Parts: sequence; C-alpha cells; structure tokens
Amino acid sequence: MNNNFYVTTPIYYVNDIPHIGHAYTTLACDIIARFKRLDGFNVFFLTGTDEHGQKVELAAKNKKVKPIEFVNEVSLNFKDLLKCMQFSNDDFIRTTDERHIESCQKLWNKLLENGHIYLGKYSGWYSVRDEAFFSESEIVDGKAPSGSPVEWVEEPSYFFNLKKWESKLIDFYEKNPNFICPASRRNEVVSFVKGGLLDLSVSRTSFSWGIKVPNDNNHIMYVWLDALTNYISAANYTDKVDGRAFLETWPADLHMVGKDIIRFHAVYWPAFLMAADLPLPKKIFAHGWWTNEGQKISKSLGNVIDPFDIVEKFGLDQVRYFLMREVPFGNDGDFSISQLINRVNSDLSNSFGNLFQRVVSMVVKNCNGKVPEKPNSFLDEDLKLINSIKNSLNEYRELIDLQRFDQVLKHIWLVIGNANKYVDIQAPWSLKKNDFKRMEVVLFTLLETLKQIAIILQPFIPSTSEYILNHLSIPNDFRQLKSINILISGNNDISVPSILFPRI
Ligand code: ME8
Repeated sequence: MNNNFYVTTPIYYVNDIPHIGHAYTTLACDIIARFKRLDGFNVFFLTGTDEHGQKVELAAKNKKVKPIEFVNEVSLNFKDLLKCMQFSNDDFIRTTDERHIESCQKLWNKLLENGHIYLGKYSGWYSVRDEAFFSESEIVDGKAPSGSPVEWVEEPSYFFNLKKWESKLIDFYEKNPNFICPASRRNEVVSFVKGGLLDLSVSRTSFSWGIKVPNDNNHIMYVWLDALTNYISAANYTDKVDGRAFLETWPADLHMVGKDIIRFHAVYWPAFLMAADLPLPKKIFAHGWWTNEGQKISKSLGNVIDPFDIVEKFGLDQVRYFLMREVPFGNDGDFSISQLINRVNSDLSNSFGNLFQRVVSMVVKNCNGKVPEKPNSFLDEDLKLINSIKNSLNEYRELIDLQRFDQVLKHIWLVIGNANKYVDIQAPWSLKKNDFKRMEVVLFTLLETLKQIAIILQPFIPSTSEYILNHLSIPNDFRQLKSINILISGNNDISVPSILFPRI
C-alpha cells in the first residue's frame, strides 16, 4: 500500500495580511496532516505564498519598494501565522523560489512541446483584484461577478487551448465523482464546463512582475498558471531535490481551497496537467466562507478578523476547536465572538476541562497520585466507556477523509458527556468509603478514557492533548492510533492538574 499522503493549502496573496479565512483553510489541512501522521502515513503538507502578478506589483509600487523587497517582507506575515497557529507544514513554497520558477518554465515548455499553447492577441476584461479574465457576458454593471473593478485589456498573449479539454474534463468528473467536493461545488463546476470553455490567455506583456515565458521574454506567465504550478514545484517536478522522486509525492491527495477559487483548481489545473501528461490530484475540496457577525469580511469594511489577536485573547486550542466545531466543513459560517465564548465555556471548560479536573483530582487525592493497577475485571458500563473511542477509529478515519471535522468532534464530545455521566452515576466519592476496589476500577476506566480522548484530539487541539498525555505519563510511542489499545499503565504518576480551559 502507498502510505504517502500529500495535502496542500492555496498559496496566499502576500499583499493581504493573514486573516481568519487563511488561518481556517490551513487549519483544516493541519488537522488532516496531523491525523494522517498519527495514523502512520508519510505526510507531505504544503503551504506557501503567491507573490507575483499585477496586484503585488501595484502594492509594491505604492510602498515605493522593489517587488522582491516587498514580497520578502510580507511573506513573513504568513510564516508568522504558521507559528502562531502551530501549523505542522512540511514545506513552505514561495512563487519567487528558484525551484518554482524552473518548474513553471518546465511545465510551459512541456505544454508548448505538446502543442497546447499558441500565440494570439487578447482583448477583453481583466480584474486585477481577482487576477482573472472575464468575457463580456460575465460582466455585471461594469464589474466582475465578484464586484471587483475590471479594465479593458488588449495585448499580444499566449493562449492555452482550454476549449479542447472540455469533454475530457466532463468525462473525468463523471468517472471520478469525488474529485470535486462537496457535491454542490461539483455541480457548479460541471455546469460551468458544460456551458462551454474559451481558450485561456496565459501570458501578459503589460507589466513585468512574474515568471518569464521561456520562449519569449517579452511575456510573463499568467499568475494563475504560475500559482497552480506550486503544487508540483514543491513535489520536485524539476527533479532537483536528491532522493525524492516526483511521482512518489505527486499527485496530491487533496487540494484544500476556499469556494472562491474552485474554478481555477477544478477546471484550469486539471486541464494543464492533462495537457502536460501529468497525473491529476485525487481530490479538490472547496470549503465555505466566513462572515464576521453576519457581514462579508473585507479590508474596506475594516472588519477583518485577525487570527493573531483572537489567539492571544482566547487561546490557540480554543480558536482551533471553535473554527472546526462551529460550522459543518463545506458550509458558510458566521464568526461571532459570543458564539466563540459559548463554545469555549460549554464544550471546553464545562464538559471536557471539568471531566479532566475532577477525575485527576480524585486520583491525586485517593490513589496517592498514581494510576490504579489495571483491574482484573470490568463491568459492562466500564467497557462501554473504554471502548467508545477506540472502537470508533474507522469511523473517524472515514470522517477525516470526508473532511467532516465537526462530526468527529461531535462524536468525541458525546463520549466526554457520557464520561461525565458515568462519574455522576458511579459516584467514586461514595465508593471510596464502601468499596475502595470498585472506586479504583472506576478511576482507572476514566483515566483510560481520558487518555484515548487526548490521543484522538491531538490533531485538533495539540497543546492541550500533549499536556494531558504528559500529565498521564503516556510515553510518546503510545500516542499513535495504532497503540490506542494499549491500556494506561498502573502506577503512572499523576500530579495536581492545572485548569485546561479557564472560563471566559
Ligand atoms: O486566492 N472565509 O489567494 P488568497 C474562508 N493566491 N476562507 C477564506 C476567506 C473567508 N472569508 N477569505 C480567504 C488566492 N479565505 C490565490 C490562491 S492557489 C494556487 C492561489 C481563504 O490570499 C480561502 O481558502 O486570496 C480562499 O480560497 C483563500 O483564502 C484565498 O486566498
């Protein structure tokens, strides 16, 4: 079995400051990457920055610096976000990296050699903000469908023969029904392609901040051809990194994107790849859109949610949990601070934090700060609790592969709720007086359940899970999914716990 798993985020435009939307997409990929590693996969998790194009050239000009100086500085904001959110990416690609420039030129040459690029003249509408071309019929009230301003562009341009790929794309979507997810996005893409494709302008001559077209240096590549290629550049398309064969990493298992850029990923990208005789990614998932207290998030409205700020105010694991639990992944969601506070207080402080606190405190107080010895026998209700996480691993694996993060969390919180009820029903504080042995079994059951909960939560809330596993003295080798069956060792030391999630 091929044990590799390659997951990517979009590469973000550097002229924006990182906001909650960027953090969200990368977080989803981080959770998948961490989960797959925990499950024994050899993961390659890629993110990065998109640094070319007219938009960036203009932003640099406004700052009166060279584009390269500008991007060197602003791409650091996205690197800071990785640290702030504890993202576990294996690589960070910048489109100004030499490896990427070479890879784009290699792809261009291949497309040219295969006869899919020709020189023509472009005349039509272009939106710098969207970095996209629009036909006359797509223009609404003189603007792009997104509302961005457009300008009339007339210049010599190389074209990619996109039209030729129409039926091949449709055929591919039909044979691979899970290529585009969720289904609503798939339908959208299929009807767009069925509506007819036009050849795509893939070079520009009216500005210079981009990758030079190898056979004609007056042209630079269209920024989306450049940007999409990042996914193969980092996978060693040019064969420059020793010891890593391109086709061992590529194709990607998953391109995670927001719904705004599905067309580029699900239409243009597969067409470029087919035209270059390269395998296609296995899946493109387009998630939904966050609004802020009901309003579209935008710089001009001044309501951009700053991830650095909310992590500082509410805590990293709290924010990670909220983003993944609040909205079924794929749907749009509204970011509201009061909802964030509710979630933290009810799910994290009251349910989970409280369970950990009360169980560990009882062990410290009544069992000399040690895990009770493994019981000789359990009652049915003990086994029911002990088995609830470990017997659901396959269900969690499926849900992660379907990107249903909220469902995984919902299930885990059901177990947390059951564990709290079990404490109330078993009442270990009374057992202490009349059946000490049974109290030990109950506390052992609860510690084992907490251990499993912490193992499965590692991808979602890594710091808290690590704290719990350290606190229960679980060795590093026993924190994988495959070792979840190994019961917690009796006699492990346990000390007075800190509060996991202070109430807000
Ligand atoms: O499009 N809600 O970069 P970009 C949810 N460089 N997600 C959001 C969001 C919101 N309100 N706002 C942004 C680009 N995102 C190109 C990509 S890939 C080869 C090139 C997320 O900086 C979402 O993932 O505009 C969206 O697709 C991405 O940020 C757009 O980032």
